[in-house]
Amino acid sequence: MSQSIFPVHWIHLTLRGDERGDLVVVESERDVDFAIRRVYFLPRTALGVARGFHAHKHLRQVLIAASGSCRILLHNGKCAYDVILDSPTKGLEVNPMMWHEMHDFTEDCVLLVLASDLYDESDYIRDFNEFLSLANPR
Ligand code: T46
Repeated sequence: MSQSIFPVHWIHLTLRGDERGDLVVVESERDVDFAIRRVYFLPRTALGVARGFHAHKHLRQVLIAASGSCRILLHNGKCAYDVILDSPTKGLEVNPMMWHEMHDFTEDCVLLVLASDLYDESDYIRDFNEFLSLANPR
């Protein structure tokens, strides 16, 4: 599969606010097309550390660099694609069966994640070979 048709789904958020500063809104089932049931954020990832390295079976998520930046490596079972999160107005949809890794966190990165469901460890596929088998059934 060529990188140009890798299915990357962006959500474009509007920068609101005024002379006092910026304000970005994300509304459940409006800006994101699922009901947000959980919000979590990664505020202080140590330099050089990479996180993620899993896919979800059912969970839908939107990732936003609320400050700073990081690189997200996506793998759909066929090929990999890198995207940069570097703006609080850019939301990256990470849908089920999309392997994702987070790399190159800047010191000031706060990665905000909006999720369609509560935390459930049984929804994770943390083994890449298992992910490849499930994504490419014979
Ligand atoms: C994801 C990426 C973007 C909880 O207890 N509740 C939670 O809601 C979450 C997200 C995690 N945890 C626990 C599970 C682990 O013991 O926190 C610990 C660290 O989680 P994990 O190693 O999965 O963290 P990351 O940064 O590798 O991945 C996280 C999310 O877990 C994951 O769903 O898509 O961020």
